[in-house]
Amino acid sequence: MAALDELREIVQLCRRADAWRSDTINLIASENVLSPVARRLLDSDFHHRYAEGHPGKRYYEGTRFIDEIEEKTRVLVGSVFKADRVDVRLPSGTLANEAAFSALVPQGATAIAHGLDGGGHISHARFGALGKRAARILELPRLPDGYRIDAPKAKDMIRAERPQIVVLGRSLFLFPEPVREIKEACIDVKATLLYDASHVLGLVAGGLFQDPLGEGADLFTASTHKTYFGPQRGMIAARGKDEEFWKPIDRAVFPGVTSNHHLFSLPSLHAASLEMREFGASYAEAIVRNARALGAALHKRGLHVDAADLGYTASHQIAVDVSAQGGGREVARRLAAGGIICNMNVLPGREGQTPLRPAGIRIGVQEMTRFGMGESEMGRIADLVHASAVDHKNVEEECRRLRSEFREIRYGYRLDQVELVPA
Ligand code: DSN
Repeated sequence: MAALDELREIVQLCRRADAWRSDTINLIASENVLSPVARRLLDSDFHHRYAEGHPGKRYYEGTRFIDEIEEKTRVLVGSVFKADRVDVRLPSGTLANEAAFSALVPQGATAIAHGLDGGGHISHARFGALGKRAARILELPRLPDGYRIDAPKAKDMIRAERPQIVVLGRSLFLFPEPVREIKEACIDVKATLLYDASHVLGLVAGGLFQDPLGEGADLFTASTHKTYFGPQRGMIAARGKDEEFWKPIDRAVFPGVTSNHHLFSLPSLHAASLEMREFGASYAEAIVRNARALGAALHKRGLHVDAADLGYTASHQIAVDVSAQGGGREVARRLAAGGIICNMNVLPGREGQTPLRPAGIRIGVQEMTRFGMGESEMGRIADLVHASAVDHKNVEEECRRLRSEFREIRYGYRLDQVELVPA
């Protein structure tokens, strides 16, 4: 194929992806959409540039404008999380973990974290970033509901095993972690308490779910694009820590895991953080209300939603056991064919499931909430999920119709507010 024809094909694929996504109901719990302003800001000369180190102390010349933006973003993010130590140079959440673990976890250490069965992220696992440093990774004990940490047992475990680090926060993340209680045991054995806030960062920014730094976590790591409004980046933050604690983290970010840090998306992160400051509280409340409403609506239609007796969730996610409908893999594919996008997921404590043949699906409502959907739309989504997952109906047309009513972002800035034109 001639180069230009191939290029036209790629352009078409991008257009089709844009059009298709604007017709679908996206329920992937780790994704979100940018506001028009945050999206437009991704396109600038910063795409072409380098800036290593810190503003004002760069190796390269030509960085004065990004220096100003980076410093303002660091300060803004600090104010959103009441954090006085902030690094916004991470290109992703996994790299934030990579940097934090390399600074805080000695080679051969013992770590305690959530296993994959408990909803832990792969970067907290033996074969991920944590496993590169820790020789032993023990799993946090959970209550019979499978989701909440058994805090007394976890404290006993920490005191007995004397880990160098305890990692809280997860990818299947329904309820707050008992940070205060875990911290007591961490103090006794001088373990660092790290909280991976990736999934719930926007809820924390909006003053909901929990305040990991206020409750005692030594630091949090996060990606910036799940419940937070940002482009795909990462961050690390701490409160009240001295230079001795922070310096190794700073060195681990640069030159440890980054050289240049993808400058082009930093202005977008700044816009997203302003949006969080302005809309975060009402957005977070709407998310949790919607997630609970969707849990209840699916439960009412006969689907097995986990944690029903706990109100289904306190976050943006719900977990649905679809073993009776053919398992997570089959159901996620069936839903996607009808325009409802979510992912298959291992659920706690299910016998016989494997990561590739899991019992459940994980659903997140943060993106549809950002488009302004509310509790009544959660009922309509539950009808579509039921029709597709249980009755094997093709729901593509109804899905498109519902989505067409919610195309504008409700929580975020418009281009005309800052006199920007589309790229
Ligand atoms: N794997 C992502 C998630 O979906 O939770 C996080 O990196």
